[in-house]
Amino acid sequence: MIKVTTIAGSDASGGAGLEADLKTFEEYGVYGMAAVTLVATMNPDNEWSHNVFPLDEMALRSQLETVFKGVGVNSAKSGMLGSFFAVELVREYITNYNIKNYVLDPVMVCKGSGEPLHSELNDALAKNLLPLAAIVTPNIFEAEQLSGIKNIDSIKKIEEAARIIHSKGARSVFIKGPRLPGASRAVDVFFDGSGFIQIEDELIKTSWTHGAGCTLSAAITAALARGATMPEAVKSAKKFITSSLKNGFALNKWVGPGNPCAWRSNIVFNS
Ligand code: PXL
Repeated sequence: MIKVTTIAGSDASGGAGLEADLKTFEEYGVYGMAAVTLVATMNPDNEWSHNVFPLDEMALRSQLETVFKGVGVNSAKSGMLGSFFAVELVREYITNYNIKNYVLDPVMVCKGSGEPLHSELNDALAKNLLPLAAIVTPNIFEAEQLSGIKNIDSIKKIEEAARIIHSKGARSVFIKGPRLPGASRAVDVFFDGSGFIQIEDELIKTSWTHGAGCTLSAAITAALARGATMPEAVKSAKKFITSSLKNGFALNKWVGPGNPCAWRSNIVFNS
């Protein structure tokens, strides 16, 4: 069995964070583990406002020992880290266990809360984790933070940002472009230092996108673990997220996730 892990927050609503990651790992047929960095909850009595409860450093280290030393993994991803010690622990374990397939989802903002996380923490993440990443998967906002380019509003600017982020150490960069103003197709840009590949699919017009970034980076992690090359992994993840978003649904009036098991929903029962 191929083993992978996520190092991420738990989303009590089940649509994002490590819950999205584990569901995605399952769909790719790999064995998923999770080291929890924090627990995010949403308040139904206050417009779904977010609360974050970080786990302490020993609790995270102890989980990383279980996962990396006790079991071993082929690939790992990180999601919402939420503290300087979590950034440092990810650096330590990815380095010490020589994890080549490390996927960095640089979660800097939680959709729905709208609050950018701490900017010094984002700097620590960039400095410590970009040089270890086989691939980093920013959205436009995160690409602006990581590259220093303001107001990314075109594919050309996405490509400039990708070059800068690549120069900071990530071996590949995948910038998610569907929120570009006026987009009519969902175009993402992949850059591995040699050339740009635009990966595009149908633009799914939906509000139910909760956990999309988590799902996409988890899909890349699982595909790499199964032996895909990086371009194969991102193309597979793009198909996976498109099918998931096409089949998204509301959890309540505030939020809705994609559906990571949608791609196999043609199961039929015969009596
Ligand atoms: O989608 C970003 C995200 C990542 N991780 C956790 C979250 C969220 C957004 O809600 O709760 C744990």
